[in-house]
Amino acid sequence: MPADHLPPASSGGAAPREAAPGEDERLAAFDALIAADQRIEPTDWMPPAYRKALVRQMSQHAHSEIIGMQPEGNWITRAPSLKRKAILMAKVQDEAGHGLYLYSAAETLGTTRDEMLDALHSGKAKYSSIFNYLAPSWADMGSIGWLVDGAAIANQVPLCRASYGPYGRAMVRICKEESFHQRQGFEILLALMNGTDEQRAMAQESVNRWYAPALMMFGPPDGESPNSRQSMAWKIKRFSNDELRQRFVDMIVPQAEILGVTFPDPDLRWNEERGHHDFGELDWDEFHAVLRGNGQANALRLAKRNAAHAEGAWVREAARAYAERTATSERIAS
Ligand code: FAQ
Repeated sequence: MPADHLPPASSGGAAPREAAPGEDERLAAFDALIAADQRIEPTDWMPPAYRKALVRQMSQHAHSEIIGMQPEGNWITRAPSLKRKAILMAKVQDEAGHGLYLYSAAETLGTTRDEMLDALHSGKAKYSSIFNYLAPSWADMGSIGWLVDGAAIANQVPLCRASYGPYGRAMVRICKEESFHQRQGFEILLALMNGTDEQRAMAQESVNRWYAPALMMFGPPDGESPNSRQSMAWKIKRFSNDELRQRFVDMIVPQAEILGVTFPDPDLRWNEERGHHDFGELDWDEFHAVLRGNGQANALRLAKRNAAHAEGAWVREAARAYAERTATSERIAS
């Protein structure tokens, strides 16, 4: 029977039923929640494009945390003292935890951890450009903490207010930990800058290498950022890439003065009129080359990640077997 010949829902004497909300009504309810700065939760209806945008950003973010363990993890055995080793181990473990919160939060959107990891391991998924740079000196542990975690905080504090509940809530704890990470990086550099000429030179050389890549972590300039507008309209992102980059530069310049290091940018100066620091154009060709897989360490990072996953297969199998056995004994007991 054609749809327009169907009897009305209230026919047959039954009490009239409320019609299930149509697409327009659900979209209006979603828009109203966003407009009122309310959170969207996993069981709420959401536009498929919103879900897709979140899976994209959250899974990339999770991958960044996990791949980001490598440059510092590589220094744990070579840390210059027991204290430094203990701090570095704790930091790298924190990053693993951040990855796990974010994968769990992304799973609430209906994507599986295996799907996300497959995309990472096959090289299809993106992760932050910054982790495709090598960290050849101990001072790099300072620069990563100060500049990389510092940029991560500048980017992530506004994400604590992201419209998607599980993402925003995961970010609160992550930001608290990142703040400790940034201080420990700053303190490593401070110790080096208070050391010998050789140590000061090591710190400065490291800062020279990490400054521009850290600024690129905020993503392409606003005019070339295809996702920003919609993401800001949905209140996933609260500020644009350039706004956050500017905020970060304004934050690190006085910190660099305390450390006694300089940044490798001849155009970096205070602009009284704007009330911000001006800074030079970044090398966006380098950024895109890194995203295409041609950075210093893309191949190395992916190979290590794949090897670690393969070596961990027995742990996953054991955990699965244990879960099955526990479930069976619970069934027998009940
Ligand atoms: N690297 O349209 P937009 C950390 C891609 S965590 C690689 O502007 P959007 C902690 C972007 O995905 C660091 N790709 O994109 C730590 C898009 O490609 P798609 C990670 C980048 O999403 C410290 C395309 O370019 N943090 O460091 C990058 O609006 C130490 C066009 O860009 C997060 O992920 C990049 N830098 O804005 C861990 C924070 N930038 O997906 C260990 C959450 C852009 O269309 C040790 N993410 N792309 O194919 C965000 O806030 C945003 O996703 C942005 C990019 C700001 C990264």
